[in-house]
Amino acid sequence: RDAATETTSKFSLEKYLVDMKTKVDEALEKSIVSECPEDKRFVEAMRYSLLAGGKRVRPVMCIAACTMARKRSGKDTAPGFYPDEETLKIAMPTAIALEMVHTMSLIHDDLPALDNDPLRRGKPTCHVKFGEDCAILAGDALLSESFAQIANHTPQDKVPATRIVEVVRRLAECVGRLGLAAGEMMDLEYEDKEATLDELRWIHLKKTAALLQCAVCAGAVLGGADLETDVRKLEAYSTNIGLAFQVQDDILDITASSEELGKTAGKDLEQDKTTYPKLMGLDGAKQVDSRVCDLLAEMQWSGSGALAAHGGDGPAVAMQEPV
Ligand code: GRG
Repeated sequence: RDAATETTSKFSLEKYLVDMKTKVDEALEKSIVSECPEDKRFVEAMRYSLLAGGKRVRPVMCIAACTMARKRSGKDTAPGFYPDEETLKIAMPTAIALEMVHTMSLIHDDLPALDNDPLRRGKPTCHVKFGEDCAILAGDALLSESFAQIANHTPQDKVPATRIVEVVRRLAECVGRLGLAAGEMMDLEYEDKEATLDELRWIHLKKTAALLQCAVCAGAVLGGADLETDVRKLEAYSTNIGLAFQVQDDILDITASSEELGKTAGKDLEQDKTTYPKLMGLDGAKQVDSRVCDLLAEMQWSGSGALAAHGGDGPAVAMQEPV
């Protein structure tokens, strides 16, 4: 524990996030390029949304989980929490795919038929800038491009094909009938009626937690983690991260300024879709958020025999049901 505590105390999460985001941004920049004059506007629309400055939370979580699994088995020998070059090569195609799926979901979420938002990250949304037809197709193309990224670029001499298929399976499941699309559909259905806490939790699980869970678990799968033990534990861990993430996002929608949010801020609780702040009030939502965060901290540092970045008694994940 002493060695692990010492390493973590020197570790700056803030710097790590910036460093990893930089790597992801570089890879995203190269991931989609125009191939002929005819596709120029279309590709521009995809690149506009993909490179518009998101936090890259999902790609970084994927890289971190892959790094953790590979360090545990001694395959990644870089010091501390940082990935070596081989880990980056293994995780990056999936990291990029995750950001493409996330971007697709934001483009479609902003459309007039759904949330009808004019601004995203402080800039005009894709349909405002390029037209609704182009935005719909740009989202569709990003979705299929994401699977092509994984299939074409994951190094097959380093990751068994069965594991690549497992990553594709997880991504496919978290987008469609059991994931993002289902969560968004249910979210829309509750625009005019109030959801119960259970229904709201279901919506959050599908529309937000599923992709975050996929990011962590896909990274671990690529890194060689045991599918029946470690990946199961990570499923519970990352689902809780996803739930806390959505509650925090809804709190920020009310408390942050327009400038901080890059979109219309100060949502009216009465007119908003059902959210934790709307159902439980702002303080109630903050309590839920901090309860999940406490649980995450407990899970992170508890128990042995779980995934540990440095072996021994380092950061670990204990089996726990999502809140
Ligand atoms: C078309 C198959 C298909 C699916 C799309 C529209 C849709 C279905 C889903 C929308 C889901 C959605 C917008 C969920 C919100 C998730 C969320 C908390 C987004 C904010 O994520 P951040 O904070 O954003 O990571 P940045 O801007 O940093 O990338």
